[in-house]
Amino acid sequence: MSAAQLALADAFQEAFGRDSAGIWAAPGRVNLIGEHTDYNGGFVLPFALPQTSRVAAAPRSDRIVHVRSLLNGETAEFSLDGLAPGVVEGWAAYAAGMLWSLEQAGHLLPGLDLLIDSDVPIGAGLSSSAALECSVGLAATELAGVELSHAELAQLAQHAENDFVGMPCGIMDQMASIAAQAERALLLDTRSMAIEHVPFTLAQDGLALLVIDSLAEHRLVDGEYAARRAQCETGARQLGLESLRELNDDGVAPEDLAARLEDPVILRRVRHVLTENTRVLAAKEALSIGAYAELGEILSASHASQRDDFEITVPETDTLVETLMSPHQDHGAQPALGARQVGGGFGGCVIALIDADSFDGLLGAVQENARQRGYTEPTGFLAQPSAGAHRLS
Ligand code: GAF
Repeated sequence: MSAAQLALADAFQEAFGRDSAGIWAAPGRVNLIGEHTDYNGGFVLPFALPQTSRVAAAPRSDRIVHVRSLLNGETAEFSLDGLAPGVVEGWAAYAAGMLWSLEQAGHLLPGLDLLIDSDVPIGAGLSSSAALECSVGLAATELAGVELSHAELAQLAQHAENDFVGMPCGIMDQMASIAAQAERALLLDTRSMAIEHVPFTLAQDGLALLVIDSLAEHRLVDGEYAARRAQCETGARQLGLESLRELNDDGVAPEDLAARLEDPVILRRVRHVLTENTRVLAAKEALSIGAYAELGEILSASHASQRDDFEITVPETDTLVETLMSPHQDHGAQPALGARQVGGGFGGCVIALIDADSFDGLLGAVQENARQRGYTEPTGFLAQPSAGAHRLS
């Protein structure tokens, strides 16, 4: 056991007065590309981070669940009997919702003592909530002797988030957290649930993927995400389609949408989804052949589409992208090859494909720029494509 695992096992012993039966981990994710395509039956290309949610767990002989967080010291207690949306709220709803979703699907669980720790940045668009759901889901299924495929567990975690927490997310974050592999990006077709692990090792080409947290406010449970989803559904209905993905199947050109959609807002939303799906597949091809200049351009085009057509960026993330794409000789940094906001939108993180040697310089430049504009100073790290959810001990 690593020192961190030993510390979590010790903390479990202290909190519950007995040993945990094991420790499970599920990672946060970065979405390389494919934003707001997952609930439209489209394509996404995320990868998992080394930052994880970890849960030490042990079954109980009753149907009571204690879930304690090392992050805030709070404990939620509830019974699996009578568990329903609204019974548990706040951070613990993600854990409770996962257990509720498993039981709804007919998987009988024992009561559980759960101790949670996490180093996935919260509210940054890096899927701290999916990581929590998936780590709890993996622990609970293993302790109950329930065997589920990656897709089944991800879908139950999505059900928890949709119907227990009340966030109408797609399937990307949960699938990335469960099914990702180290040094690979995960191409997911969210309609068929087919996956492909795409080699993603930038270091050998002297490149890196920079993740910058704008620290701008980012809240998905407010109405904007749901509003975008509803607008996409309206667009599909007006076009007579089951999902906007069919536009890609039919090879519809973005220029031809205007003749078919009267409402300019719906037109912009639909155009983003159509062009973003095309960009995901192009990005996957570019990545596969090491065409990094092209990959960078595709990432930047995704940002422009999120800004102009989907309207989910904020001044802080737009400024970050502009700064990352500009020369900074004074900081000894090359401009990024491409940059975009990631996740649900309205703040959170920006990623940039960069020359590995430019990390310090680019981070310094965006921090200086943020200070000058009176924005919160962003933080940054280099992303390492990592393994999906697994048992640690
Ligand atoms: C959030 C959601 F949870 C995902 O399902 C996805 O829609 C994403 O926003 C936008 O691409 O992370």
